[in-house]
Amino acid sequence: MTFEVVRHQLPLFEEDGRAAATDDEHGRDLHYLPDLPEEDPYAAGHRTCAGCGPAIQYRWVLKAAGQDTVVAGPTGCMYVANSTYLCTPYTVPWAHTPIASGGSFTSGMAAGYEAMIRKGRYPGPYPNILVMAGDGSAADIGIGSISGALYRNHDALFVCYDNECYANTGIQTSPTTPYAGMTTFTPFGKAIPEGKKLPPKNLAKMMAEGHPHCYVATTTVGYPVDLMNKTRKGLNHVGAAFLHCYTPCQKGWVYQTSMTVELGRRVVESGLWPVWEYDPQERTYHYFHPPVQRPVTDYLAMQGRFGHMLPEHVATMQVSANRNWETIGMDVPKTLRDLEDPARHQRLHDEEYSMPLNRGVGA
Ligand SMILES: Cc1ncc(C[n+]2csc(CCOP(=O)(O)OP(=O)(O)O)c2C)c(N)n1
Ligand code: SF4
Ligand SMILES: [Mg+2]
Repeated sequence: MTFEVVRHQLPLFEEDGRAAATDDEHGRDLHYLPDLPEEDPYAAGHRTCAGCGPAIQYRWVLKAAGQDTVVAGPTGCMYVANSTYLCTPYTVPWAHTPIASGGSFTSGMAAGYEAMIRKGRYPGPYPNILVMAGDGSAADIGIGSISGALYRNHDALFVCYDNECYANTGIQTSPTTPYAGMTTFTPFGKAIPEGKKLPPKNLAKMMAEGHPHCYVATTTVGYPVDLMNKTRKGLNHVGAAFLHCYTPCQKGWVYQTSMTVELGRRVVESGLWPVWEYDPQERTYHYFHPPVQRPVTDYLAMQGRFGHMLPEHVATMQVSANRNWETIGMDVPKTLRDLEDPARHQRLHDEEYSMPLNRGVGA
């Protein structure tokens, strides 16, 4: 006898609720937090750094997913800092996986639950199954296993929490570390004054283009309702879904602890992190158009990891941001186009500072 596999449908949060009640002078809502669910499957009492972006993301993803959830966590900060022997902050089942195996482990969980429910060995409903892997895992060491799981279309949500470095082992460069981002493996110096020379890997677009039957989206910790709704959409989607979330790392990026959520907005407003959703039915991208367009320096200046940048590096960054504005269908204002000229950033060089905060401290 075969039993039916019954699936949850999680309702979406109001995008226009309390969070949109009051605007600042740019039209940005002043309240970052919506009315969150009471339940906290990722409870207080873990050991991540103060202001840790991945920890904020974990909390909101799990609030959105709710209590009937099982989680896999490949090796990284969010495994090491969250779990010591016999102790984790999870109030839902959670398992550590090797860093390369987040995708295959989660495929196994998904296939296992389906089979057990069909055979009547598990009463159901089918739980929310998710893996939250760092960028080192999802974009580099474990990308093969995640791509395999997406391709086979297992019913699970694959999240990359992207702190743009291998944080846990001491802030080494990863494929998503931005151009000029200083890490312990990309120090700046006379030979390579920009620190990192390569642009970041476009992980989410790779996942969407390469697995067009999957729901794929990007988001940041600057937009909690968006993050939580995309979590729910990914879980509601029957089949594989991939969510790429920007999550600042306070220790590695060197910024003021309270600025994690603000960075999550500024990275979008400076054109460096397009927020979008890929609809597998229509096979189209839906791009978010932020109400403010800022120069990249509004973002870079908040972080010590960019403190060494010279005018030509800042100009290169502005060129990529302007390309992103075009990709998402927004006009590039003349003020931002002009900033593609290194001469416009000469002041940073002449005054011998570029970053008002933590100049030269770095990772
Ligand atoms: C195959 C393998 N190589 C290297 C390591 C060492 N290692 C443990 S955590 C980690 C960093 C992972 O980076 P990321 O996935 O970005 O997570 P984060 O630490 O940034 O949260 C590394 C390299 C490992 N555990 N397994
Ligand atoms: S090193 Fe970064 S990612 Fe790791 S716990 Fe600290 S802030 Fe979070
Ligand atoms: Mg990382």
